[in-house]
Amino acid sequence: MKTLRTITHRTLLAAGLAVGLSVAASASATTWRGWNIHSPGYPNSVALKHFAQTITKKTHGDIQATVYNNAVLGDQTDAIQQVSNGAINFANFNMSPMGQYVPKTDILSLPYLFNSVKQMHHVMDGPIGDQFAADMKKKGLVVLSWFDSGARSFYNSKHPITKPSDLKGMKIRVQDNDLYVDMVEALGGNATPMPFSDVYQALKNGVIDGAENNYPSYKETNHYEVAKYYSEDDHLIIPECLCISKISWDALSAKDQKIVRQAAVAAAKEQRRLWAKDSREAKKYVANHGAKINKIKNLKPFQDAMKPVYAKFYKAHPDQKALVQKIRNTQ
Ligand code: BDP
Repeated sequence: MKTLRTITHRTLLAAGLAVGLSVAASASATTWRGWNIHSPGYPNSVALKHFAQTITKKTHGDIQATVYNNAVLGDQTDAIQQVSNGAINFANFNMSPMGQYVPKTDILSLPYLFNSVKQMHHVMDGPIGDQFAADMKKKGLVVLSWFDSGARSFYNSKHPITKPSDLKGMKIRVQDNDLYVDMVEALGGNATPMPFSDVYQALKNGVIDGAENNYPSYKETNHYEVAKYYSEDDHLIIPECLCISKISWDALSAKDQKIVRQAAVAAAKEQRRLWAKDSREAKKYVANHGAKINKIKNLKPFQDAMKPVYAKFYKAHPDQKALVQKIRNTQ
């Protein structure tokens, strides 16, 4: 497990590197640090790297932007706060932990909200996505573009899942959002929220029986080695954002804001293209390396099991019912 000492050490190391960079840059240059949870080569990492390089190039070095991979600047929940308070300048976040920080975005973590990735993009690229961005701006995060993150499914070390009762009693790691605890419990499992980087060891040591993610992350983390049953139930299609701290954004000239926004739009285009390719390849790769994949044909029992999750959510946020409907009506 990643200890606090490791995090602190890595954080200090990364901060030290950033200081070194700013010294190397011209005296008037601004140094930007970007947070990324993934390793180099992952679709998001490639797109983020190009985003940073474009900014540095197009501002003629006035902004020296660097991406720090593998969450060396802190775990995701932490990093959201750091971008909000300007300690980190930009980041690619999954919208799952965002719900705790910007409650109006929590709706995106409802299981089976979207019926396809395509539909999710239509929603996020339109006025509904703009509204989420406006809510996030109030919390200090300026959304520049939306990334893809495919669909998430359960995987575990015990057996294939074909019906909800197969999850009974299983300890499943989830991301940091209470809705996922409700989701796993509604299926009869026990949810364990923990940071992404701790999951491999926890699976290996049997602290947890399973987790849930998309194919590129299942492959990237080597989870397929220790939890080989991947059952496609596609319970969550969740977008990701490329955002910048409002503090950094407000400090830019109109000209530089345009450069940064254009670079972010290009990054999202590239990320989505790489994502589609990498998802297919990752699925093939894990299947060739021992993963046992099954597609769940009848999703209805899983969707029906989510009724209490929705009921609890509507009770807490009665105003969100109309938005769920609006999202579902967007094709
Ligand atoms: C990946 C997301 C990443 C999350 C991770 C997780 O890209 O942002 O932190 O899942 O499960 O797919 O924690």
